Amino acid sequence: MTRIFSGIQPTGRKHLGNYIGAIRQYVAGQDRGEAIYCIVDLHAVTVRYEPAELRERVLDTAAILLAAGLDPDRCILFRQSDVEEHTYLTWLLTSVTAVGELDRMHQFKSKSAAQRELVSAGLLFYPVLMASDVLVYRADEVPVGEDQREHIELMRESARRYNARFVPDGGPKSLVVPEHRIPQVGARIMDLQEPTRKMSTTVGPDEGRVYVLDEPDDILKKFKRAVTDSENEIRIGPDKPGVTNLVDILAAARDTTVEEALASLEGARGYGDLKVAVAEAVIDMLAPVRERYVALRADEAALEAILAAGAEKARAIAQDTLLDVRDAMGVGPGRTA
Ligand code: AQP
Repeated sequence: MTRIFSGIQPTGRKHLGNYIGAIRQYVAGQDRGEAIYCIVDLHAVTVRYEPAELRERVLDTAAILLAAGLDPDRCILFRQSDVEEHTYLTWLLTSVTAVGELDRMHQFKSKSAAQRELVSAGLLFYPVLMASDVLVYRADEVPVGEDQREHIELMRESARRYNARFVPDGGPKSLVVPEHRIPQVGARIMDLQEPTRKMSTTVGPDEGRVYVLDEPDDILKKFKRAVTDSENEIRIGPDKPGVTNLVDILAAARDTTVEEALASLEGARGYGDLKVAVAEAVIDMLAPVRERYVALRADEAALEAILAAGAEKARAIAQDTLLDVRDAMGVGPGRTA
């Protein structure tokens, strides 16, 4: 059976890009294979953060994922820091990772430039931890948005190098080289105010991003103010980033192709109609998630119990991989069972 793994940051306020690019794929993954999802609180400490808030944001994120349709009986959902094998494998994989590769990462460059006080070593090592998150489960597929391409390439390279160096003849101690799975529509949702840049948690003002938990009125307002161009002609292409983004979102929200979304707009009278159509489709998609979220978030004990049960299942898989890797690398007493 295909094993699927993905991690998501505990920022709590997930946006439409996260929802379409990742969360919706997580839900679909439960029907396609063995799905393992983790809330990556250890990644969150690589930039400045508030300790008192981090635990809360993990629970917010867990509640959003469950509200979106993750079912603890059909997937493994857990908090990264509860499974220590991730960090142990990170250290072992640093031995097959070049500093130059980490230093060149697009995300490292942009996030380190945004740090005013301290550029942490954790920010540089972030992709090694991400590689370990996936490789420790020997996952076959990683559903994430287009922006994660570089990180996925690095984890594939880490697995290949580990295999070549420590398990040259192949065999059960090898690591799986995972595949990147990006959605067919909506792999890169753009900012509504600056449609040449991806919708992002940390860059730009709130007007440019729609949150999963936004009220319908706010969603409508944000789409009405979305930046388009002066033509009023509904057509997609690189010269029309704003309109292209809106049509993409419409297709993703209605779960159709871009061509079908365009065809449905044939009678539309310009951008005003387009904006309202997109807003309505997004409101319809997100309303049930927002409604379920409220009840789920209120029961913290239940959320913690789900995460703890998920961590136990995840640990059983991760421990087995780590014992193999330690053994192959000559670390520790050698595997006996
Ligand atoms: N604009 C996007 N379009 C499609 N997919 C996207 N993702 C992020 N932005 C877009 C995908 O969402 C998943 C979860 O990301 P995350 O929560 O782990 O990362 P994040 O860093 O909090 O989210 P952002 O918005 O990407 O934050 P910034 O821009 O501040 O770094 C990932 O699978 C990602 O591909």
